[in-house]
Formats: sequence, structure tokens, C-alpha cells
Amino acid sequence: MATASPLPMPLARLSRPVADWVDAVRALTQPAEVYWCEGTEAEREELTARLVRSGELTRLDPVQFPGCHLYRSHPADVARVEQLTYICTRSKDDAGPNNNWMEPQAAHAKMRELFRASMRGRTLYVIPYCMGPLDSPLARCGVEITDSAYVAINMLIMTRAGRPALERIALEDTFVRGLHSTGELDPQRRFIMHFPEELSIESFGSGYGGNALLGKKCHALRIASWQAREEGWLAEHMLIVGLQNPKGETHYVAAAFPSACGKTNLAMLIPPESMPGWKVFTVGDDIAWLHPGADGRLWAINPEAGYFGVLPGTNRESNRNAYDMIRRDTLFTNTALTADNRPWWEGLPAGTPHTDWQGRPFDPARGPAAHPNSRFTVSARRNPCYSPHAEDPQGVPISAILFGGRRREVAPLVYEARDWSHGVLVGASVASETTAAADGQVGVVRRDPMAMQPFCGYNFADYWRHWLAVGAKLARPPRLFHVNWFRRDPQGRFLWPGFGENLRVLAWMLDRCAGKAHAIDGGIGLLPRPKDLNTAGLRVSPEELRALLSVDRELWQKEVAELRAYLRGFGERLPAQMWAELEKTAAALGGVQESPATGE
Ligand code: GTP
Ligand code: SPV
Ligand code: MN
Repeated sequence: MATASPLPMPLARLSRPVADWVDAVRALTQPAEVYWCEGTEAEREELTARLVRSGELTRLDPVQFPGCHLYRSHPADVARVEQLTYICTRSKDDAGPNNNWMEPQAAHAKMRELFRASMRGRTLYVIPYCMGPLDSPLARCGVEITDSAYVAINMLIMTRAGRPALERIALEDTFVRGLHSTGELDPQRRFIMHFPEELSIESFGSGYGGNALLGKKCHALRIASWQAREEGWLAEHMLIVGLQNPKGETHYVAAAFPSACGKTNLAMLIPPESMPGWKVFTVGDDIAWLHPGADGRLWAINPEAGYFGVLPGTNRESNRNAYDMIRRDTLFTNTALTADNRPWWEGLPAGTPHTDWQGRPFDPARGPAAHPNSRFTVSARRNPCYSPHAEDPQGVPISAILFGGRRREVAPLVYEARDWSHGVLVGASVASETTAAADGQVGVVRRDPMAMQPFCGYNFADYWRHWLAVGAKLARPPRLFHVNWFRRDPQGRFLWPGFGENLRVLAWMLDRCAGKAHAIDGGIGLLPRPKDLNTAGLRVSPEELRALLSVDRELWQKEVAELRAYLRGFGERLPAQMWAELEKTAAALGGVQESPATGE
């Protein structure tokens, strides 16, 4: 008689649909072996050791940076490639003018030829993962197949991956299929394809971040935004942070800023000394899934379990929490190295780069030592201010949503939308200077509605309509704001000190939410007067503060005209409410009216 095996069920037998899909991919890509990720600590160490042996990872100074490694990507594969990223829906209009589109059958045929035999001699890794806490009804699962151990290690840090995720998949009837192969890294043979109607992703020819860690931007934003519209929620490029005031009350805020525009930093903010008693807790630093709750509020979870954060500019002064967090068990990508094998990047006050991000002796004539989009991958559990509610299955209730961009002029430090509908227009009007997070020119202002230009899996006109519909369902909607930490003076210096000092602006917003703070109508929305902000200990002159809180009527009239032209590009699909809000703003820019505090 057979006795029960003490060994756990092999992963390959847990879910028939997953196993069948792996078999089909194996037949197409012809790997030398198949490796199912269990998700244990020992496994991560094993995979890391493999990459150290093959020379793909470099172990860093074990005393200063225990458990840390450096990965150097191919020099032509260092950022997201928006021009090679496609939404493949049956109807082109469903993808919208904001996306590259390809007909799904044509896209599948193209990708099939790229994937054919692409894993020959390589290992195929199967990574079942769960986006969101494993016990959360709001979480969603997927499986990534990749031939990159670097991608597998990143996914093991960034998501809840392995056996528990596959157990959940075995109980549910759907999962997102993400197929990735590094290919030859030839930019001519690189495509990131999304099939929202089939819940699948096919990514070929890049091993980098958002192109290859398919749980992140591909699943948790592009595919999830599509699902969210069908099901009545929102998938957004937002941080989630808990702010505890000196009375001990905590309010949660979500903020959408474009790539490399300050989400990680705001999510880990350290209060300035002149604001004693405040505490800040990170729930998430990049992606938020927001659901209308039975209580009429909006509830948010962070679908991720780790951070893939920007290194340049990170130091003890700007972000002490991040600086401390990444000193152990961290994977560094494309940083420079010091002579004593420590990672180095621009913005560190000490240390000297010896080797640049490409592994060459550092020569300043060749540009920065670390790549401007060099990043760290680390578990959220290493975050010294990780919120005790970050893993609550129902999420956290959101009091305010911020939109923001990186703009040297036009946008003031902060303004509040008149109401939800106006806030949707404010979110849609976000424009920001491009950064090194995506391939292409840096510093060019472009429209980036809700910081979702690269990530919305469908037509923006339908997306704004959905935002309006979600707001209409909320009895207690969050208040909506716009911020800009990046205003500059004529000499090009930042007018606002940013980082921890941003809490002063957040505190005003929370007071607005409580009906306790004053604002004036600046036409574009409601602004604090300089005296409405806590400026104790702030090193900003009264003139600078006035400049930060000013609305230049002429510039804004031009802005409104540009926005009108931009929105026209969405044609008939654009909700009429957006036009109505825009015309209200255009009319309001004619005068300035008072809007006193409204006590509750
Ligand atoms: P992604 O991970 O690409 O989505 O970016 P992110 O929005 O999380 O950006 P992150 O917080 O990593 O910041 C990007 C860069 O902006 C870093 O170099 C930061 O040092 C810098 N930065 C962040 N916050 C501020 C701020 O308040 N003021 C200024 N001047 N710079 C900031
Ligand atoms: C971003 O570019 O917004 C990121 C990094 O957060 S990536 O994972 O490459 O998308
Ligand atoms: Mn991001």
C-alpha cells in the first residue's frame, strides 16, 4: 500500500492550466531545463550564487554591504522602451492615441517567430506570483516565464512569488500569462506586447526593469488598468503613504508622479526637525490598486512587495530611510564601484567612483559614473518605515490623491482641485520633464496624464470617463491636489527644498481634508497663502515662497490652450465633463476669489 509522501507536491502539478502553458512555451522556446520557483530564501541565494559563478553578478564589500550584489546590464538596455511597447486590442480605438497599437494576431505571429528556439541552451524559469497580499481579495496573480535568472531574482524580491502564489492560482480560474525572453538584446528585435483582452504579455529582447519584470508595469498597470475598468476600480502609478500627525491620527495619501519624479522619496519621507511629532509610514512606492469601499471611501493596496528605486540623488540627507535600507540584501543595477568594491552613484557626498557602470575605469569625460537610471531592488520589509498596515488585505483608506510633475515653471508648489470632476481634469493635465527612466531625450516637457502616459492599457478618453465614474460612486471621495516640487529660479536652482520639507505641503492638504485650512481661488484651483503653510524653520525667503505659490495668468492661459488642443486629440470619446471643467478653469482664470476654510 502506498504511503503519503512527506514531500510537497511538485509545483508543476499544482495547476493544470499553468503546467499546460509551460509545456507549450517549452515546446516553442526549447530551453535546456525548466526551473519552477518555490520562492524560498534558500532558492534566492542559490540563484544569486549561480549568477555570481557565471560572472553576471558581482558581490559587493561584505562588511559594508552584506548580501548585496551589482548587476551591469547591456549598455543599450538600461531603461523602458516606450516606442517598442504595444497594446494589442482587437479595436485600435480601444488602445487610443496614447498607445502604440498592433493587431493581436499579427503581434502574436511576430512574437512567435522571435520566441521560437530563443531559450536553446538556457534555463526557463517559471515564476508564479501574487500582486498584493496573498490573503487579499484585491490581489491578482500571474505567472512569468523568463530565461533570465536576474529577472527571476528581481521578481522574487518585488512580488510574493513561488509556491503560495501558485496555490492561490490553483484555486482561482485566471492568471496573467507573462512570457519573457532576453533574446539577443537587439533593439531592432525588441517588443513589449500586451494583450489585455487575453490577460497576457509577451516581452522579447530586453532584460531591464519595466520591460522584463512583467509583474510590475506590464501586469500591475497596463493589464490591471484594463481589468480595473471592467470591474470598477483603479490601477495607478502611485505611491501610498501614511502620515501620522502629532495627535496620533494617521491619514493615507496616494500620489501619482511620473517616473523618476519623487514617488519613492515621498513614500519614505523623513519629517523635518521643525515638525516634531509627525511620523511617516510607507505602504507602497510605485503602484496603487484603489477600490471603492462599502463605506464610500477609496481603499488602496500596494500590489508589490519590494522597491525598484532610482539611485542617483539618494543620500543620507535626501532620503535617510532609503540610504539605510539598501545597505544589505540589495541588488544594485548599473551603479559605479569604488576601489573598495562599494556601489557609488551621483549625489553621494563621499566616496570616489573607480569603475563606471559599464565596468570601465571611471573617466568623467564619458559622462556620469553611475547610469542616471541606475536602480536598487530590495524587499519592502527592509524599509525602516514600512507601514504596519501595508499588508492589510482590505488596504488603507485614502484621504487625498496628489498628481504632480517635474516642471521648472508654470505649475505652482501646490493647488487643490475644486472637486472630483475638476480633479480628473487636473490629473489629465499633468505635464512633466522626461527622465532617464525611459529611453529617449531627457528634460523635455510632455503630457503625462495621471503619470500614466506610458502605463495606461487603454484609451485615455475611456480612462478619464472611468475615473469620473469611480468618483461618482464615492460618498466620501479623497480630495485631489496637484504639486510641483521642481519649480526653479531663473538661475536654474530649485525654489523648493523638497524631500522631507514636502511634509509641510502634505500637512496643509490634510488640514484642507479636515476643513481646517484656508485657501484662495487661483483660477486653476485652490492655493494656500504663504501664511497657510507651516514655515517654521524653513529656509525659503518670502519672495521665493510667493513665487512658488503664484499663478502666472498668461502662462496658464497658454497652458489651457495647449491642454485644449491635447484633449481634442481624443475626439468624440472624451467625456463632455472634461470640456466643461476646462471651460470653467478658462473662465476662472479671469479673476481671483476667496475660499475660506469650511469646517466640518
Ligand atoms: P520611478 O521609480 O521611476 O517611478 O520614480 P519615483 O517617482 O519613485 O522617483 P524617486 O523618488 O526615485 O526620485 C527620482 C529622483 O528625483 C531622485 O534623483 C530623487 O533624488 C529626486 N527627488 C525626489 N524627490 C525630490 C524632491 O522633493 N525635490 C527634488 N529636487 N528632487 C527630488
Ligand atoms: C518607472 O520607470 O516608472 C519605474 C521603473 O518605476 S520600471 O520598473 O523600469 O518601470
Ligand atoms: Mn514607476
